[in-house]
Parts: sequence; structure tokens; C-alpha cells
Amino acid sequence: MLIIGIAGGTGSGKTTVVRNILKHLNTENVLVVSQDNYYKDHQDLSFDEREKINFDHPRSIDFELLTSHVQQLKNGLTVEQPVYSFITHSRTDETLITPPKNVIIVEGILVLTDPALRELFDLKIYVHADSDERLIRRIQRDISERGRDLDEVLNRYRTTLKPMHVQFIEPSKNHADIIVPNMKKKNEAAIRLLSTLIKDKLASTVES
Ligand code: UZR
Ligand code: MG
Repeated sequence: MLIIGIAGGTGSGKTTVVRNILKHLNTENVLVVSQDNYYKDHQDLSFDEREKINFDHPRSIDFELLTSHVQQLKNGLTVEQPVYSFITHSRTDETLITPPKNVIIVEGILVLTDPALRELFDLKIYVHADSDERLIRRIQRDISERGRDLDEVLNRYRTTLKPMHVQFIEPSKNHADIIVPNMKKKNEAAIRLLSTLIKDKLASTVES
């Protein structure tokens, strides 16, 4: 089994990198776990209060649960992932029954900031894109997929996304084994290298 952590700022294109890696692997053997499902629940707060939460600070993530789930998957156990709604900013009543796979990819902006979780990764990857590129992607996505308006996105970017990126996310790059560039230009070479590395590592750990 191989456990891979993929971090990078918001809009860096983690999801795209994961999708592109998957094209080179036998997807039946790969499980992708997103940090997004592990935002802490705040049933006690009103919607207005929840909207003000700093979702880019490591403390907004239930790392204890995420780490324990990754550990259980590593031990060959099935876990029940929470399902989080970005619309209501809270956990839904649903869960996701998740059996372990040969390759487990854990992706999210903050997955390289937590020491205990980091310990579980066999391979640590950081996806890099310049901040203007990330902001452009974030604006496009939040407006088209998350029902926000421009003012809201820019305001959040300035007040939380950027400071949290500078304080926590960017420094977590130091823990990465590999930094993948993900600007507009093609990064097929990096993806292919990475896929080969994953296959190699998998081949050498397949007996364990
Ligand atoms: P990616 N996020 C929300 O917008 N709403 C939530 O309820 C929980 C998280 C955002 C979060 C972070 N910040 O920047 C982003 N805000 O999800 C991380 N605001 O997602 O890695 O896909 O950019
Ligand atoms: Mg994403």
C-alpha cells in the first residue's frame, strides 16, 4: 500500500493534478480522500456565524479524525467518511463508506501542516501555482460552483485566504518530497514522472 499526501494553495489545481495522475494508474486501485470532508462541524453556530469561520486555518480541520481514518485505511479497515456541505458550512447526515485501496491519495490545502498526518504519508507532494493564477481560478470556481459573488471572494481572499496561505500552506511546502508546477503551461512531464514513481514504489511495497 502507498499513501500519498497532496497539498497546495487554494486554486493551485490539486484536483486536476490528482485527476491527471489517475489517468496513468489503474484507478480501481486508487482511493482519493479529500480534506474537504473533514472540516469541523459547527452545529452550535448559526449560518451567519459559520460563514465567518476561517476555513483556511489548520484548526478548522478535524485532523484527529482524518489522521485516524488514514491510519485505519492503512491497517486495511473500511472507514465512514463524513460528508461536508460547502453550502451550509456543516457536516451533512450522510457518510461515505470507504474501503481501503492499494494507493490512497489524501489531498487538501492543509494536509502537509499536520505532523501526525504527515507521518503516515509515504510520498508528500506540493502543487505550486503563482498566487495571481490561484486567485483567478478561485474567483471562477467560487462564482460558478459555490454561489459566491466577486466582492465576497476578493474580500475573503484578502482577509483569510492570503494570510493563511502565507502563514501555513506555503511553509508546508518544505515537507514535500516533490513540488509539481501547475501553471497554465503543460506539466505533463511532472505528472508522468510522478506516476512512474508511484508505480515503482507500489511495485516495491506490493508484498508488504
Ligand atoms: P480547495 N471552504 C469554503 O469555501 N467553505 C467551507 O465551508 C469550507 C471550506 C473553502 C476554504 C478553502 N475557504 O480555501 C477552500 N474558504 O475551501 C479549500 N473560504 O478548497 O483546496 O479546493 O481550494
Ligand atoms: Mg480541490
